[in-house]
Amino acid sequence: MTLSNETYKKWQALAEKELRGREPDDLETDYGGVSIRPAYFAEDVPDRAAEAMPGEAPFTRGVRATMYANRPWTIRQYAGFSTAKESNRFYRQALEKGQKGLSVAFDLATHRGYDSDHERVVGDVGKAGVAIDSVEDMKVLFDGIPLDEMSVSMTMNGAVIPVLAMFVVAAEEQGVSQDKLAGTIQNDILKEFMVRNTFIYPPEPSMRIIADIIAHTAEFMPKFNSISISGYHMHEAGATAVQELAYTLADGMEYVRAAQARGLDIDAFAGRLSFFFGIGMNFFSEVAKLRAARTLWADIMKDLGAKNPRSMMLRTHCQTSGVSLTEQDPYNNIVRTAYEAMAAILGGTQSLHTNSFDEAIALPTEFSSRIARNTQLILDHETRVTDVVDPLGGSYYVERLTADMVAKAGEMIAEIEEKGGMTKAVDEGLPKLEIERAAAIRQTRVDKGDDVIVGVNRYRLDKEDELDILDIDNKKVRAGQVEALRQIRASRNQEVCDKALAKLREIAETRNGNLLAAAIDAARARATLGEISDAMEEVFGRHRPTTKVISGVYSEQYADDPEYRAITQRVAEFKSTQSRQPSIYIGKMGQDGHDRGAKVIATAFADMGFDVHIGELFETPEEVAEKAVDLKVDAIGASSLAAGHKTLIPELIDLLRQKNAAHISVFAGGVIPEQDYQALRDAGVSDIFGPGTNVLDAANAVMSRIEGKLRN
Ligand code: DCA
Repeated sequence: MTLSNETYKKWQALAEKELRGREPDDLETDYGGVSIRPAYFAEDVPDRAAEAMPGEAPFTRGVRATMYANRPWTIRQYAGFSTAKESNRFYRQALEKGQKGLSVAFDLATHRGYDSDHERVVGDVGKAGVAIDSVEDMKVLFDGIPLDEMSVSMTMNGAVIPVLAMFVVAAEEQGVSQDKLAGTIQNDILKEFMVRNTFIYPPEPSMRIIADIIAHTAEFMPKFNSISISGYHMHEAGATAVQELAYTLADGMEYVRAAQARGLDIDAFAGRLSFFFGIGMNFFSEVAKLRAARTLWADIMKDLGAKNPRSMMLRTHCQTSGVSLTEQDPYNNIVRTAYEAMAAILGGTQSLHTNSFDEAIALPTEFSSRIARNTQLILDHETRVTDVVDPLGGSYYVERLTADMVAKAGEMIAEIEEKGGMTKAVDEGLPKLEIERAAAIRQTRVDKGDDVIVGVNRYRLDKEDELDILDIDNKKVRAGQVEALRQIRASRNQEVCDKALAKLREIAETRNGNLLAAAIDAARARATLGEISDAMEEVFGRHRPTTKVISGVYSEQYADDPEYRAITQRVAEFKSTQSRQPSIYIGKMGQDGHDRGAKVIATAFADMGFDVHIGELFETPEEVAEKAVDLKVDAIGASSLAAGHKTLIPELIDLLRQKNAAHISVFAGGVIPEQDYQALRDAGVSDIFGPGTNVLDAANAVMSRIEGKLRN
């Protein structure tokens, strides 16, 4: 929105002189639909901003009157390592060294409701988080950590019922009753359908689970935040700031309505709704995003009937951006994370996770975790940014940007509402495609060098240093979990356990009772995570997502690019000599649902002329091999972002050999540490494309391999 105020015109005249003939408009830029001028003045500040008071609705300047001047944000590092014991050791050490709250990362098997001995999770156990199969694991996880004093956040969405139930029981057996538990459960399923993909059940029963959790916590766990409505994963999937704002708040509206539809009074639960945003490198945009989020939410909640100002308060956790981290020259990530953390603080977050610099490559080590934690401690204790409430309040630029974001995101929310709300929009898949489009555009900008990433598309090192990385032996972790499961099943009272599971199934079927309350009984009876999850799955079914791919972004953005023209010509020549397109199957194996990279590759390759088949999420190596053979593809692109690559990709190659399909070239992409490259090559992988790979380079490499195979 360009304002035509007097001061701006005056500035334009000065700028024109300075630019010697160039227009000052050339300096304007666009932040995903919000246009940014190169200069702002007092007239740009909206009236509402001048009157805003921290600690008062609409909370633009912060949810507390005193903010960090009285109490700093919570340093809450998200972590979970393979086993409960290992994670517990890590948590205790971190708390000793200045961390203030816990945030548990679960492994992918747990997220998807599978016990560690399930056949579909062979490559996933203990990867990207802690494996939790039972109350016993949960007790080990919090051993020596008093749950009546420590606030614990758990990132769980799919298997939210068994995990929260086991947490309650573990606390109970520590002598802490539910009403004393402080913390947060993520419990935000809509964004899972949109971007993160760790759902289990279809949307309708998933929404019912959320309403049950909100109802239970409102009554029995008054200090516990029932949900963490998350834009973070949209941000990471490539959403613009405005999309992240609009979709997250629109999701929040759906949860409020789901709880209201269950007969709950809005003021009885809204004070315990919380949020979660991603903070990337666009510094002021991220500050304004948090300010805009609070402003919008206060108005939304008033419209939905809230009377208590606490219900209008958007309290949030933030995490620095994972996708902004680079595999190349990785110490740069420390600098990136520090700027992002500063943006989160100047934006007024309540709680913060700072990424470790090696997270683009592997799980953080103790060293990288220390630096990440210290980034926050330095901000808190040394920079003095905590002395004054909302220090950017009144900045011409930040106030204008906040107001523009409120307006843009507000428009987007209104559109979603007009079309029937976010659940419907998610069902139809539109927000997902919009985010994928934004991600593809961003990728083309990086590939073309329009957006500079230091150490990746500019100022690249001639030789990268090797980093020490943490490697998890997931075979060992799995064997330990499988044995513990055997013991728990052998030692429990089977009759009591069966009864509790039958009751849970009945409630799922009849709606006569609360799912979480019933699961707490089942967890007490030592039912496992998989069993509790299965009991509900028998009634609700398992959600099978359909995969759609957008098209046209690459051909549009690269219209005049000679390198792009060269690769499309190469593909076209192949087509004319072979009378068919080169074909590729993009597969995602295991329980890793991060599909941004896979989608970007699928979109780009399709635009270049490849015949692209994109597999379903969560396939086994056997399923991918079978489909690749049936489809007679030339190549498979296996995308892995959750460390399953060392197990799943070699298995896939073996299976192809067994099926006499060794001619199908296998490429690996995603978060794969350089240390693993040789092992993958030895297993038969043709090439590996890590983060920061130029998509055109990847396409050329795939073509060379396919053409080479045809010649031989
Ligand atoms: N003056 C007085 N009291 C204050 C002040 C202040 N300046 N700042 C905070 N407090 C109080 C709060 O009132 C709060 O108590 P309450 O919950 O009874 O209102 C308490 O201190 C804790 O502070 P809060 O700002 O709520 O911070 P957290 O407990 O860390 O909660 C929140 C942050 C975002 C609400 C929560 O949902 C969370 O921790 N999310 C994390 C999600 C996560 O880790 N995700 C991982 C990906």
